[in-house]
Amino acid sequence: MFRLEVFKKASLCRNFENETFKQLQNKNIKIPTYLSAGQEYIAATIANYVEQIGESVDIFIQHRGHSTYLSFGGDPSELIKELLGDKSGCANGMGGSASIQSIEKNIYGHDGLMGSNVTIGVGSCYASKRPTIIFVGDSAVEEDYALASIGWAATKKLPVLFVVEDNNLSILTEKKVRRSWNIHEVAQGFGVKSFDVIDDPNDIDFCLSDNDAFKEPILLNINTIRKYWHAGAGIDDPNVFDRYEDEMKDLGQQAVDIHEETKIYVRGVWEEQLNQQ
Ligand SMILES: Cc1ncc(C[n+]2csc(CCOP(=O)(O)OP(=O)(O)O)c2C)c(N)n1
Ligand SMILES: [Mg+2]
Repeated sequence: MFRLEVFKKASLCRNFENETFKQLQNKNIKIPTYLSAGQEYIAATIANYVEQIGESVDIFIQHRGHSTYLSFGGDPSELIKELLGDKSGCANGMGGSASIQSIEKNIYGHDGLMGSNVTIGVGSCYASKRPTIIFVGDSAVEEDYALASIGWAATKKLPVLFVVEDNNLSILTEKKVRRSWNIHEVAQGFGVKSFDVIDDPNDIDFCLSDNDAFKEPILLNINTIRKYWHAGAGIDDPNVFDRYEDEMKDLGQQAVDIHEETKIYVRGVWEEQLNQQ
């Protein structure tokens, strides 16, 4: 069942981030860490879609990328080692949370300059013509070079899927303070098929299947909620809507069981890596 399959991926992401939250509090992680809890349904649904259509894709992620890495099959142990600064981590212990990558899964890490992955991802797709997904924040997409790159993808009709993870925040500054325009309307102006949706798995999946993703550029602005602080282990508002909890409630006991099993699995992987340090 589609929603349960997406939930399995989301569960890996959520349990990973919850355990990482604890390790940050215990001071086992000593680097800036960008948790993606609350936003995991975006990557989980899109990764599930890509698996269903059987495409091999190139993926360009931003700093808040743990859920994307895990949903697209990145190795959790290598991510943990990266967070611990170990040389055998997924970015050789030098990238940290913000710049994770997976050569095996075609996931390109971020260099830390907001929006640069849009430009680099479009350039890569222009050269390769391979299906490409670019994950970008609602703030990073405001950068001039990011906007110009969306324009170039439109001009060259490149098979890029732009995914704007719209958590409404640039660190703590809300979108309404930063701009008067919407990215899906700007992209439409460029001639890119663009949609403004919520992070409901049915909505995201429908948008992708109904519009033949990877035949031409598409932009999805996906409204979501960041559960934890911009960086580090903290909670701004414990009462915000939680898509993961909502899905678990709706899906019932099967989902609760998946959640509990995944929690034990993630804890085990963490313990194994901590014991090896
Ligand atoms: C060009 C540039 N400007 C500013 C920063 C500092 N900075 C790091 S993360 C961030 C906010 C990014 O917000 P968004 O793209 O919405 O991603 P989110 O953190 O919400 O996931 C900023 C301003 C930067 N790294 N690069
Ligand atoms: Mg944001």
